[in-house]
Amino acid sequence: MERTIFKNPIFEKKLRTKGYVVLPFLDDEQLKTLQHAFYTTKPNISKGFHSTSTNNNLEYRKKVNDLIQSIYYPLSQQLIDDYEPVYASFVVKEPGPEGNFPLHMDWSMVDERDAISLAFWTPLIDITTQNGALIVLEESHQIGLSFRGGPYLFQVLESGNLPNIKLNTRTLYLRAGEVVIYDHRLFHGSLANQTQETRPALNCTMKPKETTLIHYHQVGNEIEKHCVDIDFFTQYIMGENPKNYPYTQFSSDKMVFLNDQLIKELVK
Ligand SMILES: O=C(O)CCC(=O)C(=O)O
Repeated sequence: MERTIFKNPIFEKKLRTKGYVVLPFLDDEQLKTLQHAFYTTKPNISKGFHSTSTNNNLEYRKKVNDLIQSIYYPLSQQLIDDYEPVYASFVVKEPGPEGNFPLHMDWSMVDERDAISLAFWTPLIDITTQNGALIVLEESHQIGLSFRGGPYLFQVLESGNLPNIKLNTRTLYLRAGEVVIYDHRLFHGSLANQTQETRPALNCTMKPKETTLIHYHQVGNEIEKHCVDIDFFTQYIMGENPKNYPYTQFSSDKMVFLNDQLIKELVK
């Protein structure tokens, strides 16, 4: 029997069918705390997309992670049964054309044959048509078993074929403090920020308490499935092989690599 995720059956159905749910989430005080934390520690980067998860200042990364989790964990418990936070970061879109983030799936965090991990994405300012809205490809979480991970962002699909269907994109205009909770298998991306103002948001990863945390790492045609611990993602340096963690290997020979062209073919 499928494990229930949401306490509310309407949200459960929406997550299962569309791949995401949008909800009010932070109260004013929580929003202010996170805005203050962001603006007082913002790294000196003025172009493109950046995330605390790839910041090599591990102390900063952990501070951001701990603060976001301290707010998101109790709030998530009101909505969801027995999920725990894995890591959390600010995801930031600076003004300019460089910040366009094409459709992609987030890294696998659990073995998706057994479980589903979730992202909680919240903007810290209101989202408009101009400032880097998140776009989701509805229902794309159902396209088939895929493996995603490092060294950078690789994504492969097991069956070797994309399904012969076209899916709808939806652009999400969230207010500051709202959340979109999406299945990590859902394709999503975001538009460039065409304003003069930085667009801060945050992303908090959650997984079922009862499942093992994993990280896939690609080495040539092999994919290594590493069993990692809860500290891994706040310490991982992009591109490194997590070889200190136990792993098993399998071949990616019969899989299709999800390049931009193939992903475009999924869109209506
Ligand atoms: O914040 C954004 O604009 C995109 C974030 C994203 O796609 C992600 O965190 O995976």
